[in-house]
Amino acid sequence: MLNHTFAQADPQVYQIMEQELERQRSTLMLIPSENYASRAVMSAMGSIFTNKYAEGYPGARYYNGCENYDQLENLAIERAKELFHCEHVNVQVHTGSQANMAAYYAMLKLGDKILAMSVDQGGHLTHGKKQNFSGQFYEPHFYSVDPETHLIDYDQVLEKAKEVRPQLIVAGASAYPRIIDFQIFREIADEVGAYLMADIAHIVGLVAAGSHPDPVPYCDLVTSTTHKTLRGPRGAIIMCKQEWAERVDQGVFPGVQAGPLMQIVAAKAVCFKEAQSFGFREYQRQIIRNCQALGQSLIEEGFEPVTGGTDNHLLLIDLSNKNITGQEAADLLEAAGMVCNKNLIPYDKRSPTETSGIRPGTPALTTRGMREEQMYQIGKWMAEVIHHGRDTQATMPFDAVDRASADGNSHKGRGEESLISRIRGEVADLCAQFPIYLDLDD
Ligand code: DSN
Repeated sequence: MLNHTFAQADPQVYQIMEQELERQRSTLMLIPSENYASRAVMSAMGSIFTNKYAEGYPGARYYNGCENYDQLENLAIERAKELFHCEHVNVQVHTGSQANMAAYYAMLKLGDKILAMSVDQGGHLTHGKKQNFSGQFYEPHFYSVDPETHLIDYDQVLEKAKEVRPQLIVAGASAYPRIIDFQIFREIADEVGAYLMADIAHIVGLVAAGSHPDPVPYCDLVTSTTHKTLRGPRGAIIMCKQEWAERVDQGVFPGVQAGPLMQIVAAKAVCFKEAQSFGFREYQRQIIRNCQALGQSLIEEGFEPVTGGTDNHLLLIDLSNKNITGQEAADLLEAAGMVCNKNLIPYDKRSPTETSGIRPGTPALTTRGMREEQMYQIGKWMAEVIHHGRDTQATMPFDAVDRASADGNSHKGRGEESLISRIRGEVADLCAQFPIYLDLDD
């Protein structure tokens, strides 16, 4: 049993993985928080490091037999410190949400005030949403983007901070397409005596590569995931000033976590090394160029990106002038092989389950090697599908589109060719020109 291959041990799960491999190979991953991890990162994630408990920190574990884990975690820490030029980093934290939870736990008392951007303006659940722990255990207050420009209004942030006197200000977002000025946030935090935390889960790769201003010099704490633009394993880190190192480490363990996932720590070490390469810096610059090309293509087709465009890896497309919800648009795009997510736009009149926006991004497609030319074409396909896809869906339901694709006959529907199935075929052809994971199914 111990030496059976995955396919031998569990053919059912293996088959689902093969289906997923085919889906990833033949569709366009346009969700800006997703990416393709390298073989090295995935090998580390699936390695024997999964077999061991290592509660505690290097040199001070609660389990015996941890000498290799100490070496591994120290290596991951050193690489992260070198990459981000930070004084201290915790590499054990499991996820972005848990990173924020541990950071709050380290710095705040129950009921303390947090000032952050709300989810409906581009923030994250853990920035004080009332259904989330952050809105239950702390007192959340929110700053907004400008109603006209949809840019962060730093004057309003200052005004709000003076009114609320928060213990902690959060700078960072999940759906903000522009540069965030961490220096101004620092000045605001200093003015009201608050800690400043940046949540850079989305832009971390850009920050590591110098393609977005660095929050580390300005913030008490910086939290991030490792699987988005950083292209590592599904996980997170917390960076902080040395002053807060002990509080942060205690906040993670024993604060909100017990045993670390050491196989993920191994994969984080691998991704930090990958992120130090020249190729990674060029990759991050290309992500931005690609996103701007996608935006340009959509603007030419009459779409309105929130803030007029992008400085980073994502676009927030306002569909409120298109008579279609974000959910409907994302469903049509998926049928045509372009996998996007619906997203609220600032001051959205629709509910979070419908939304008036979609949030396409370019980290994954850039990993595939696609460039501006391909992004431009994808923008044209997206426009065609959103503008006309519903008309053709009436004559060709989703299951027929699926059958056409499954037959390998994706260019043709039954009888008259549907727009969705034609584009689905063109997308599949493009994907074949930029293959991924060639030998995964060995
Ligand atoms: N779920 C992530 C995203 O898609 O932005 C944030 O946690």
